Amino acid sequence: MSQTTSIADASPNSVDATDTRTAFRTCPLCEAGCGLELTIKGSQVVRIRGDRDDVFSHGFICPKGSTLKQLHDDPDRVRKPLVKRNGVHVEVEWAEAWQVVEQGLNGVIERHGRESIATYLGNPGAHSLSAMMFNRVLLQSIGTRHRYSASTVDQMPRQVAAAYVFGTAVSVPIPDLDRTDYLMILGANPYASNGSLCTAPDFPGRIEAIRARGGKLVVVDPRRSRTVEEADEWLAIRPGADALLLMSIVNVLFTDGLADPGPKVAALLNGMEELRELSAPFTPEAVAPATGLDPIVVRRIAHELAAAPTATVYGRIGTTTTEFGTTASWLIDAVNILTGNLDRPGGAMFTLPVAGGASTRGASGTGSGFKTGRGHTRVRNLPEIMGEYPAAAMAEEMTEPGPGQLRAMITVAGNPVLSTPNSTRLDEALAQLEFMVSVDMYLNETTRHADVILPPPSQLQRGHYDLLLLQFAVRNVANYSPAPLPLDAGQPDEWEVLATLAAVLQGQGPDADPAIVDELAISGLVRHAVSDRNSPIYGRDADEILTALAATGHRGPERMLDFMLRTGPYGDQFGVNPQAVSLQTLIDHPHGVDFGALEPRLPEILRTPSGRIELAAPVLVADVERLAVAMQTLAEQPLVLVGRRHLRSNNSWMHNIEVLVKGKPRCTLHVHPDDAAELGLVHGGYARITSRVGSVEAPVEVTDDIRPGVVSLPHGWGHGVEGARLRVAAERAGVNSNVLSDHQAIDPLSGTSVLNGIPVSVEPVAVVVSV
Ligand SMILES: Nc1nc2c(c(=O)[nH]1)N[C@H]1C(S)=C(S)[C@@H](COP(=O)(O)OP(=O)(O)OC[C@H]3O[C@@H](n4cnc5c(=O)[nH]c(N)nc54)[C@H](O)[C@@H]3O)O[C@H]1N2
Ligand SMILES: Nc1nc2c(c(=O)[nH]1)N[C@H]1C(S)=C(S)[C@@H](COP(=O)(O)OP(=O)(O)OC[C@H]3O[C@@H](n4cnc5c(=O)[nH]c(N)nc54)[C@H](O)[C@@H]3O)O[C@H]1N2
Ligand code: SF4
Ligand SMILES: [Mo]
Repeated sequence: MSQTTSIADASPNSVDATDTRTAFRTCPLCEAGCGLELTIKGSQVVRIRGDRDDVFSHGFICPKGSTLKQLHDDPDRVRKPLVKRNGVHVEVEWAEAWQVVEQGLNGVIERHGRESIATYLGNPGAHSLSAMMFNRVLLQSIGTRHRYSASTVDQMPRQVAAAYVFGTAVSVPIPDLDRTDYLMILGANPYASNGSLCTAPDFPGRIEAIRARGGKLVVVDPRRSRTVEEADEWLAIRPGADALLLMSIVNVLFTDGLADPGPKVAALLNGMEELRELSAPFTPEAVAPATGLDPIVVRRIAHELAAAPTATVYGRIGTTTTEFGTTASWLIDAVNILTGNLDRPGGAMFTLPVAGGASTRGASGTGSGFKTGRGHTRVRNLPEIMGEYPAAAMAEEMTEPGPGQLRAMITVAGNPVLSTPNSTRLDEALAQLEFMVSVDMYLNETTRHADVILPPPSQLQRGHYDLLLLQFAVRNVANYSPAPLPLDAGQPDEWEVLATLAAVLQGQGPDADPAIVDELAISGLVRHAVSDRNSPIYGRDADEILTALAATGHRGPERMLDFMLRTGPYGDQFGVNPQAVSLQTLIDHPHGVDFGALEPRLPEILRTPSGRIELAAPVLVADVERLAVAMQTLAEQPLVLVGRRHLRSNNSWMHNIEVLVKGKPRCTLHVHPDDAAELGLVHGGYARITSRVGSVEAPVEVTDDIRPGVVSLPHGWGHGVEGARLRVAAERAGVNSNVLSDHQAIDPLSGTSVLNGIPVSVEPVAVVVSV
C-alpha cells in the first residue's frame, strides 16, 4: 500500500541511528493518562519514565507505564497480518490479507446479509485515537445492528443513568478530587486501577492530599483493598447491595431533614418529592440484612456527607457490573444532589472537554433526551442501548439457528473470550463462525478464532490523544503526543487498517484506498458542522474549512482531532479566535495544556427534553420495585464471587510482559478464614469454584482482607490455550473467572453483565503431585 510507505518515510521522528532524543507520549494503558518521557536511541527506546513536566501527571507513573517498551519489543506481538490456514496462523503480506478479508466478508454478506456480521469493540480502542475516529466509520460501513463492546461488561450503567438524569451518556459527574473534603468510594480500587470515569493521574496522591488537608475517605468494598488500607473508614458491604445502601442514605437525608440541593440545583430539579416517597421503605435498618452494614454507621455516614463542607460520592466497577448497576449509578447522583454537592467545587462536577463531545454539542440546556430499544436481539429480545447490544448476548446470537443468525465477527482491540460472561459458551460460538477478522496485536484466546488478524502498529508508533477519557477528567486538560517511533516498513497505521476494512465492507475491493475513506469522513464532519445551527462554525463555507484543515498537513485521526479541537469549547473556530486552541497548540505544548479546575456547568450541560435534572426519570423509578425485592434475595445468598484488579495487570492482555507478571501467582482465590474453615480449604491448596454456568480450579489464599461469604478471583487470566501465541502468559496461565459469570445475569436497564456477586459453591480439590 503506497500511502502507508509514504507515511513511514515522512515521519518527523525518523532519525539518524546515532541520535539520542527525548519524546513525550501519554500512556494509553489505563484512564489515568500519565505523561511519559521516552529516551530513544536510533530506533530503540532505551528508557521510559514519568514526564515531570506533564501538566496533569507531574511525573507520576505506575509499573505498567514503562513497559510500553517491552510491549513494543515483545517478540509475540503480531507485526504482520496472520491468516489461518489448516487451523494454523501464518504470516502473509498485507495485500494478501486484504484479499482473504474481502472474500470472506463478501461471501458472508452474499449468503446471509449484512445483519449476519457482528462487531465487538474492546477497551484499548477507547484509548486509541485511530479507533475512536475510525471505528464509527467501520460500523457505518458494515450496516449491522449487531454491535457489541466492552461497555456492557463495564461502565454502561454509569452512562445510562447519566443520560436519564442529565441528558447525555457522557454527562457523568466527576468527583472533584482535588478540592473535596469528603470522598466516599463505592466499588473502586484506584490504588490498583488508577481510576476510571475519573481521569486523574496519581489518583492515590490526590487521595492522600484529601487526608492531608483534613478530609475523610470512606470506602465501600467487600474486600479490604489497597484503597481501603488508605481509608479512614471501611464499609465491608455484601456484593450487589450498593443501590440499597445508597437508597438508605437517600432515605436518611430526607427523613432527617438533610436533603438540600442548594438554590441553583433546586431550581433545576425535577422529581425530588417522588424520590422522597420512593426511598421511604429503604431505611438503613430495613436494608441491613442485604447490605450487611450496621444501620448506625450508615446513618452517621449520611449525616457526615450532608455536614461536610464539600463531599463527593464516586462508584465504579463494583457498582456498575452488578444487578443494579444503573440504579446504583443514579443513586450516587441522587446523594451528590441531595447533599448540595452537584456542580460545585469539591463536589461532583462536569468536565468541559477541550475536544468537545456530546455534552458540549447541540442546543445548550435542552436536548432530545435518551431512548433505548432501537432494535432488539433475536434470541433474548434484549433492547439496543447506546447503539449496541449486550455482550452477554453475543454467543447465543451466533449459535441459535434461524433467520438472522450471526455468521461473522469483527473484533477490534477486544478479548471477549476472557472478558465477557460465560466464556466457554462464547469460545465455542466463535469457533463455529463462517468468518472472523480481528484487528489486534496479539494471537490470543479470542483472536485464535480469527481467519485473519490485522495488526496495528505498536502503541509507540502511533499518535495519541485520549479523546474519550479526557471527557471525564478532574481538570480540563488537553494533551496530544505524536508517534515517538516511525512505522515499520509496509505497516499501515491503525486508522488505515480500520479505514481499509471499512472500504472493503463498502464494496471497494481489496485494493481500497484508506485515504479516500478519510477524505469522505472529514468532509462529512465539516459539512455537518457548517449546517448545524449550534456549531460555532455554522454557516461557514465547508470548503474553506476543509482547505484550512488540509493546509496543516495532518490526515486521518489527527486531522479529525484538529477539527474537533478547533470547534470545541476552547477552539480557534478557524480564524475567529486565532489565540485559541488547535492541534498545533498541543504540538507546541508537548507536556499538555491545562485549562484549569472544573467549573460549574449547570444549566448549560443539560440535554434533557425538560431542560431540568430528572432525579426521578420514569425508567429509573420503575426499577425501584426490583430493588425492594432484592432486600430479601440478597440477604439470602450464602456465597458469592467478586473480582479484583492488580496494579501490574491490565485486563487480559498485558500478561505477556515478563516484568509485570513475574513473582507470586496472582490468579488466586481469596477466601475469608471462617469460610475456609467451613469449606475445608487451606492456604496454598486448591479449590474448585462452581457457578450455574461453569467451574474452574484455582489456588487458595486465605485472608481476612475479604468479608465472610465472599470469595474473589481476578479476571483476565486463563491463558495457555491451544492456538494462541503468548509464550510468557502461558507460563502463568491462571484461570478465566468469566467461565463462572452467567450470561443470563444482567442489569436490565443497561444490558450490562453481573460480574460481581456471582453465586458460587467452593470445595477443596486434592492436587495430585506427580513424583
Ligand atoms: N492495574 C489495572 N488498572 C486498570 C485496569 C486493570 O485491569 N488493571 N483496568 C482498567 C479498566 S478497563 C477499568 S474499567 C478500571 C476499573 O477501575 P476500578 O473500578 O477501580 O476497578 P477494580 O480495581 O476492579 O475495583 C473494583 C472494586 O469493587 C469491589 N467490589 C466488587 N463487588 C462489589 C460490590 O458489589 N460493591 C462494592 N461496593 N464493591 C465491590 C472489588 O472488591 C474491587 O475492589 O480500571 C482500569 N485500570
Ligand atoms: N469478571 C470480570 N470481567 C471483566 C471485568 C471485571 O472486572 N471482572 N472488567 C471488564 C472491563 S472493565 C473491561 S474494560 C473489559 C475489557 O475487555 P476487552 O476489551 O474485551 O479485553 P482486553 O483485555 O482489554 O483486551 C484487549 C485486546 O486488545 C488488544 N489490543 C491492545 N492494544 C491494542 C490497540 O492499540 N489496538 C488494537 N487493535 N488492539 C489492541 C489486545 O491484544 C487484546 O486482545 O473486561 C471486562 N471483563
Ligand atoms: S497509571 Fe495508567 S496511564 Fe499511568 S502509567 Fe500506569 S498504566 Fe499508564
Ligand atoms: Mo473497563
